[in-house]
Amino acid sequence: MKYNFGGLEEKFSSYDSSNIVIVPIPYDGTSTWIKGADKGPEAILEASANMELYDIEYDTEFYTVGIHTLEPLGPYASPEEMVENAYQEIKQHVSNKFVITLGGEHSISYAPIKAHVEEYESLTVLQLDAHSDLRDEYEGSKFNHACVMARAKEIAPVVHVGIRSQCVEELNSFDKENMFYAHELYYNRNWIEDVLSRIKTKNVYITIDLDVFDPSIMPSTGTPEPGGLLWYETLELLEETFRKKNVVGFDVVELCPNEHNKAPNFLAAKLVYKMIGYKFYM
Ligand SMILES: [Mn+2]
Repeated sequence: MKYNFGGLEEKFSSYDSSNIVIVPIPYDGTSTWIKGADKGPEAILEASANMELYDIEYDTEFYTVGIHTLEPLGPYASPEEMVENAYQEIKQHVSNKFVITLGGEHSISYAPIKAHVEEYESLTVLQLDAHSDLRDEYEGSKFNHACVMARAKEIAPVVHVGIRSQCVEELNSFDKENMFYAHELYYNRNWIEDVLSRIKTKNVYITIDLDVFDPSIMPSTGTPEPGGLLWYETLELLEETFRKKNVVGFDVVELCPNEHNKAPNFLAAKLVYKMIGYKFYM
């Protein structure tokens, strides 16, 4: 990989000196519409290397916790192979590092989710996404990106936030109280509290499909949907989650970079960096 997260010198990015391990998984084998999520991890890392590392709100330079970036995983011939191999890799780090996985398409998230569920046993998955991804099977695979939360739900409770696109077959596949549709958030002043009240465990794993954001600020995804979340409200939800829960790991997926508009890449990089701050400097 040309870049490490934050463009950090060795002192802050060697494996041994780092509290955080970034796992890039540039996999885009099952996406159905716009291709290019395989370019996501590198675009996030490149943007992060050009980002100010001082955080104004926290008055701190978060990178001093140490952020090690692994070489990208893959390539893989099938989603099944990707999930198994990425899970094995991530499993090696979860007990002594805070692992952040960068996609790639959303199918990759099952690997870190499985590794974290095994490490922490009692854990809730908080999913930020435009799509619920609860199909049991899609295009012949149970590990298609459209099925990732169906798989996650088999091993941990899931709370879904920002959803605004679903198929009828998915309607009976989730706990209605754990589903926070985007149009409902828009009219609910207490939505953050309501989301947190549905997370019944102390430990939380967060999976962020970038299409949860409104396409006005995040146009670079494979399946953009109108009516998404904006920057500050998303950060507020995340900050509250880190404050009240033990966030054990997270992933950011589905950046499909556009060479003429780098702003979404910076959004993704800064989102990761903000979450590092919430974890280590709150
Ligand atoms: Mn998704």
